[in-house]
Amino acid sequence: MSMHLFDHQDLNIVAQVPFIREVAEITYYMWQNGWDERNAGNVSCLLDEEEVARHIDIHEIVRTLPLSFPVPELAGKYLIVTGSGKYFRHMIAEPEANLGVIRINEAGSGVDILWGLANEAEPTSELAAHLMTHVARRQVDPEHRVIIHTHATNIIAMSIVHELDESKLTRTLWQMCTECIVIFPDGVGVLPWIVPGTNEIGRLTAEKMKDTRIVIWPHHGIFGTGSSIDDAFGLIETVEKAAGIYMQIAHLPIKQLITDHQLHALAQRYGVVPVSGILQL
Ligand code: 2HA
Ligand code: ZN
Repeated sequence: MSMHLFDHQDLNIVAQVPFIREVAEITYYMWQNGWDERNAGNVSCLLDEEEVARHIDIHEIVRTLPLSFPVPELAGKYLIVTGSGKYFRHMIAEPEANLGVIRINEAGSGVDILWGLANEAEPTSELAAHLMTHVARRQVDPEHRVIIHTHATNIIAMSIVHELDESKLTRTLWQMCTECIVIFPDGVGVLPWIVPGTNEIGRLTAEKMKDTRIVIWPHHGIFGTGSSIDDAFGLIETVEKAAGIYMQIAHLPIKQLITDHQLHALAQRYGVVPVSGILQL
């Protein structure tokens, strides 16, 4: 275990540090779901300084890494992140090798590694998408904290057989099960296919995230965001559930769907405002 951890934590860090346990557990669970084969997926959560300082020596910088995209908006912020190339399957057994606690430096031009990412590991290859999305979401939602990227199976399948038009895809998902419009009235954002791990996919993902908490990368997976792991993961599993139903019924004759008037009634009952331009009432 890390010498930068306070001594009493050394025995079982997953059991004793809530923010490490949360990320280790949700990533392992996503692997069990079959969504995160090999090194697929990545997670980052913004953390409070006091919360980090209770468990980790924040004055001890293990290493620093430059960022190829400055994020001055996040200067001084703490995050827990999954490591680049790391397997979700190993998160619980070897948290220190697979996860890291980092702080964005004062200029927003680099990261200080405070714990984890052992053996010269680096933060997720999608760090650009994560950090730029944290900036975008915090501008519209002060409660925002968590980003989860995963290769959810049915969402990838649906991105092959459904049009990639955002409004059409959102409407189809809403039509699959009653909870959808209530859980994601802001709809889903959809990017064109782009090479992953680039600043470009990061910039375009963050741009979409100004208006929605969910962005689909066709033939690749999904980004979900929220105020907590439960919130971000709950969004993803709801979209994935709807995509799974779509994949079961898309080739069958459709007898009925939830109508736009029914979707409107749902939104009214639950006090949500569906993104405009989708329901035809
Ligand atoms: O971390 O999922 O998008 C591996 C990936 C890249
Ligand atoms: Zn991916």
